Amino acid sequence: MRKSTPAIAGALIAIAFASAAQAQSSTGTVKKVDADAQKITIDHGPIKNLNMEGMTMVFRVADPAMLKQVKAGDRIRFDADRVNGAYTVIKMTKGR
Ligand SMILES: [Cu+2]
Repeated sequence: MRKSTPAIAGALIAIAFASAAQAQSSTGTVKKVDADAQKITIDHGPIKNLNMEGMTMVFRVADPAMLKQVKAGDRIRFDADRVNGAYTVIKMTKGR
């Protein structure tokens, strides 16, 4: 039995929320929306909190409903972070 596991999971969740709160708004252009896989491909500018330069890459989304608001070609602002090791869009709004 590993009784400490829930406590560790709780601590990791707290860290995830703390870093999400520091996320900077990034900009990008939607390249592809995959609603079935709950993924979105974004040609994005620099993402400070992830130490990323501009590139095109696939993100997961925190809420599948976000994918219904956008389509390929849309300009977006978004916050991204690592959630359980996967790059995830936390917040997204249409427009520059
Ligand atoms: Cu990237």
